[in-house]
Amino acid sequence: MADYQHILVDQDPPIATIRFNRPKVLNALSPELIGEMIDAMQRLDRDATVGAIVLTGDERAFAAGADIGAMAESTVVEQIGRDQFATWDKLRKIRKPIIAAVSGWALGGGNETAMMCDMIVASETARFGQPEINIGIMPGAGGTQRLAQALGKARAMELVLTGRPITADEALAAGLINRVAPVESYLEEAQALAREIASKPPIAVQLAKQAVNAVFDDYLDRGLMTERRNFYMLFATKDQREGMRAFLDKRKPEWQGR
Ligand code: CO8
Repeated sequence: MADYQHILVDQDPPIATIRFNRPKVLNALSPELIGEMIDAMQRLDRDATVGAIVLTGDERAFAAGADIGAMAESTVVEQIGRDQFATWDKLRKIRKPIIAAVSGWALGGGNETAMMCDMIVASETARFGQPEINIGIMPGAGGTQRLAQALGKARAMELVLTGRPITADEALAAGLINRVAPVESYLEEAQALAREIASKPPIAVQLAKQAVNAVFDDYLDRGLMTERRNFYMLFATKDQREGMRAFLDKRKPEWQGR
């Protein structure tokens, strides 16, 4: 496997585990980290010894979202030009099953990345949320669409508009995740599930995954376009600047509605 700076990759045939490795910033998803994760996913997808992939963080955080420091001074022109979502989107094209093993925070882009996986195994300490509203923006990597799909409109609206996260038990009851395990064993449970799936006929597994996803694909494509456009537009507002600066300065933001 390539020499990565922001992730760790462990291959234990027939499964592989990718771990986010920026613990000091709660695995904030910088463009470099996303690029490495996609590169590793694509390599593992091509590797015939791998039947299923586990994506994880550490006990404190799966990932606390996109890197706010890297976005704080960004402009709408830069966002469109960089089009980070094009890289992120490649996760949708991975043919092998991906299981997210989530402990601690799964926020913003972190929650969106977990929801882009095929299944989620959580520790009892996991918290899932879209707190973007608190920093002057909105979800951009599929959160509005996948939450509405998984939780229904009312609960999705509440998460997106209040920014308040839900617990692992709430996420389980709502159908967002597959199971909850103690913090000591959630990763092993996710890996055991990956092993079980990797013991099945590989072509049937990949085609079955594709067929389940087909239920959502057309509707997702349309919804993601609206979400992405609105996300980019918010980088033309003063509230985006204020929200992100306030987070980095560790103070309360003052919204202007401009
Ligand atoms: N980006 C950058 N740094 C972060 C992030 C983040 N998302 N989250 C935490 N950190 C850093 C903190 O700044 C802090 O750094 P330092 O030690 O240098 O001060 C360190 O991680 C530890 O964090 P805290 O001290 O805040 O830890 P707490 O336990 O007090 O709080 C929280 C944990 C509640 C998770 C808190 O850190 C928090 O609210 N984080 C931000 C969560 C958030 O708003 N996430 C959404 C980000 S926006 C997004 O994801 C949009 C996705 C769309 C894709 C965009 C592509 C361009």
